Amino acid sequence: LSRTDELRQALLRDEFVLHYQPQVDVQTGSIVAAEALVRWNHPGEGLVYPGDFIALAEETGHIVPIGEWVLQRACKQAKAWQDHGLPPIRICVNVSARQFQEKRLIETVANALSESGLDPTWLELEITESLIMKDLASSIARMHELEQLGVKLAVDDFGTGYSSLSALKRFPLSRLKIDRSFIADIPHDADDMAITAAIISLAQKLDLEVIAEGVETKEQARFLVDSGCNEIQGYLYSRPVEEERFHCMLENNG
Ligand code: G
Ligand code: G
Ligand code: MN
Ligand code: NA
Repeated sequence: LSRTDELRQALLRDEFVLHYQPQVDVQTGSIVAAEALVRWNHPGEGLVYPGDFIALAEETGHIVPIGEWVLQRACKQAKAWQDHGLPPIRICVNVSARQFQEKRLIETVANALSESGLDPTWLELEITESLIMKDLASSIARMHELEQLGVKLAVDDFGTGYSSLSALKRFPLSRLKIDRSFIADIPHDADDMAITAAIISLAQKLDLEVIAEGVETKEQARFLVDSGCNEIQGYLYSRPVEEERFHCMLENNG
């Protein structure tokens, strides 16, 4: 079987799973969101990570039905946690280029919301900065369509995609996610620290929330807090974990 054939069968065979990585409010230390990250539970190879199949899924178009599954699953999970009496959190879902451009994205998101019963304000879609900048006019139109559904929008991998500041102002955005390449060498790289602090201050001035991803050390967290960053995500707090494990983390969420 070719990889493409395997990918086609994977959905039918229910081989995808979601892991969840917490996003933490730096002021309270509480989990305020979960990023849903897809994995492929391959029958012969074990757990396959997105780096090894998302690009192919993009090429072949399988990313569209996979993305629909991810959206449905993530929304249902978030609603299930809420129904369980756990403190409500945002659920963050990555949207790839092909999905973002696909006409039926709006319908897919609307269906995932109505079928799960999740209030739209709890769903945040992550779109990479480079994708948004590829075709600015159509991206802005698409973002407005999504905004109409009541969902939130975050720019993923921010700082790597050359957004013009004037363009940023025209996006109906909630949040910037500072790319982890800027965080990795803090506190040793003065340039990265300057860039990170500048992004945080830009976000504050544009009235956007800001989160740093790839936070692995206490020093990095300290620098981000001192620079005014709202939230952090990274191995320092937790790796992406299975649903059961995330559920336990939410139960202990102070
Ligand atoms: O989890 P890591 O877990 O290895 O994810 C690697 C990359 O795969 C990240 O850039 C992430 O944005 C992307 N990714 C993870 N889950 C999904 C998904 O459900 N859909 C899309 N399009 N990309 C995803
Ligand atoms: O932005 P993207 O969607 O690419 O981000 C999710 C990816 O980042 C996933 O692959 C996840 O496993 C990875 N990730 C999350 N936290 C950390 C971290 O602290 N360090 C590193 N190196 N990767 C991380
Ligand atoms: Mn992401
Ligand atoms: Na990212």
